[in-house]
Amino acid sequence: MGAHPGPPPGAAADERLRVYFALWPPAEVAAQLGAWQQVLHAALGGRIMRPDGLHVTLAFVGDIAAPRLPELLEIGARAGAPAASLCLDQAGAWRHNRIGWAGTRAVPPALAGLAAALADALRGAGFSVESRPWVPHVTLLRNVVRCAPVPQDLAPVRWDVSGFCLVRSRLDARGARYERLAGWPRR
Ligand code: 2AM
Repeated sequence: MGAHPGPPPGAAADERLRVYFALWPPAEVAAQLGAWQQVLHAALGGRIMRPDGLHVTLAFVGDIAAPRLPELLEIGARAGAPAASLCLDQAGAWRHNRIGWAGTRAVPPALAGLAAALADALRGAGFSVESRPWVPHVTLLRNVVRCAPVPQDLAPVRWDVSGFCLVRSRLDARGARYERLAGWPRR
């Protein structure tokens, strides 16, 4: 997908957008993670994330001015999507942000490379990015009420990654709503 000039349709030039690059699962992966959500929710409580909003963040960009969007489209296009398969095979809860998550014991090097390439390109273009190491995870629950151990006999979920995307997050009274702005299919 090539860059296009100016802010996205419907965004004023002075508008700010909260955006991030992400892996978006196919429907069957989201459905399997729906089963994980039920198991984790029974153990941890909290709020179950909408199935159509489940994702792995590759690089969180944060608030940008709408006219900078073409730079992000260029960065996504340059990075390109590698072929990769992600096996979600562990789950847990983090105390610091009270999320229940799905993750992997084996981070595919191609995806770690993509996350690093995006972070480098973002930094190079003057965007502020996380300096912490990338820990791929899908947030399944928010505001968990317990950080108890979760059952570890969940059926592993295999996710053949078909590309990545740039997502806008809009906050409203019911939480975040995600809108995909652009996508880059696997090479
Ligand atoms: P989380 O699910 O672990 O909270 C949209 O908010 C996505 O960007 C979520 O996946 C969220 O991760 C991630 N995110 C939000 N704020 C972030 C930040 N400051 N640094 C890194 N990732 C962030």
